[in-house]
Amino acid sequence: MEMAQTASKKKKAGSPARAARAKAVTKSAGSKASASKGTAKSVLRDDCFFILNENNTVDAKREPKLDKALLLRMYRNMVLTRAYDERGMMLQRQGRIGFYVPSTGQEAIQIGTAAALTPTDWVFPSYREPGVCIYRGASLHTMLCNLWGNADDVSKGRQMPVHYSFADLRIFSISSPISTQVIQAVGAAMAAKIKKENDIAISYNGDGGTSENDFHTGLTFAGAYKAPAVFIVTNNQYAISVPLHKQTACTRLVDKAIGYGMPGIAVDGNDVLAVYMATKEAVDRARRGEGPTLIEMLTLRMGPHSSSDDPTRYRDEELFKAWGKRDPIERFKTYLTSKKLWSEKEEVALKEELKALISAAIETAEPVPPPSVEELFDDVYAEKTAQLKKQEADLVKERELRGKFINTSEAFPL
Ligand SMILES: Cc1ncc(C[n+]2csc(CCOP(=O)(O)OP(=O)(O)O)c2C)c(N)n1
Ligand SMILES: [Mg+2]
Repeated sequence: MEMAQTASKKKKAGSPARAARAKAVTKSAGSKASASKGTAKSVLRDDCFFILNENNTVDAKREPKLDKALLLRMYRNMVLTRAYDERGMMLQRQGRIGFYVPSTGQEAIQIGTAAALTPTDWVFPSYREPGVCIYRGASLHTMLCNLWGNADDVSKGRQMPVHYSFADLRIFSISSPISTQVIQAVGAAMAAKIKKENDIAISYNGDGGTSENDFHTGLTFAGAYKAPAVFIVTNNQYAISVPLHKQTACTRLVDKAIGYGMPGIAVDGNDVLAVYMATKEAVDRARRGEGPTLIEMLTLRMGPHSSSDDPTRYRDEELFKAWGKRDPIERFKTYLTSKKLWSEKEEVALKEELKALISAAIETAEPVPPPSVEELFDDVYAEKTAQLKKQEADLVKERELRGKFINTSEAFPL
């Protein structure tokens, strides 16, 4: 890494901090030339911490000693996340749901970070982290009910699709306004610190999200108060159609850590082993009371921004092809197969099992009716105001007159 200037000098050999320092940048590999055009050999920036080499071999000195059960759990959840995304997009294209946001290509970031947390850590995802919910054990039925906004949706249809929340898993309700989750995470981290609990908070935002005031406010506060927090910045190189070099003059988002007085590390976001190790180190650091860390996960958004977007109108095809060769699931599978932990036979069985799992969840979620009209007025105030009561009565009367309400919703704009 360049773990930014404040990094501890006492890192153990083989730790992400040391490994990345050893590979410290000699030139700004994230310059416009390489970031926007890609290079023939590798598109990974020189300052990124990695464990899997470009040819998917692993230097024995770098290889972490992880349990077989953990490795296979991570692999299964990466494949499940990909399958869930594919079905989500398909449901939208079939006109069965209104909107979807795929996270294709970002599975290593989601699963590697989620695997580094404990069940009681506080999680503040963005809309592009379904895998974090999946890894923490969210019900697929309940996630799908959010896509329909139906009566089994946790948010009772009041949120956009892909805006999940699971209080029991300590996954906060996802906010559409970019980076608002950063300050929320700092608040939760500070609360845990004040209450002397052992939990840390993790937030996820994108490259575009680093331009938001909430990102700046959150990290300034977290640095000053040593909040037990980890900030995942997923640099997928686009904010809808805006490429990174138009978003900011800062070519390495990890450099922002310096300004907030916290360590930072840039990681190959398509290498789940590196993602896990770097996140684990940051999480452990926060839990020891040593303060926050910023982790820049470098990747490329392989799908559209959302089901309403057509990336072929603006994406850099060279870059897209180059990152396509670095698919995080394929790379991890190659590693597991080389370690004799995985086989093609198991792959076929897993894909079938997960397909059936998602199909079964769709079958139970799709027929769930919409939330009742009466419920629309719940949860606003502890007791309904006279105005709300009148609105409710009017709506119920209108339903009686019309027989039912017809869904006339148009396509989502984002
Ligand atoms: C405060 C705010 N401004 C604008 C938007 C519209 N918007 C939704 S997603 C998005 C792009 C975010 O890009 P990035 O942070 O890189 O995350 P990514 O979508 O790549 O995961 C924008 C501009 C918004 N939701 N909130
Ligand atoms: Mg982005």
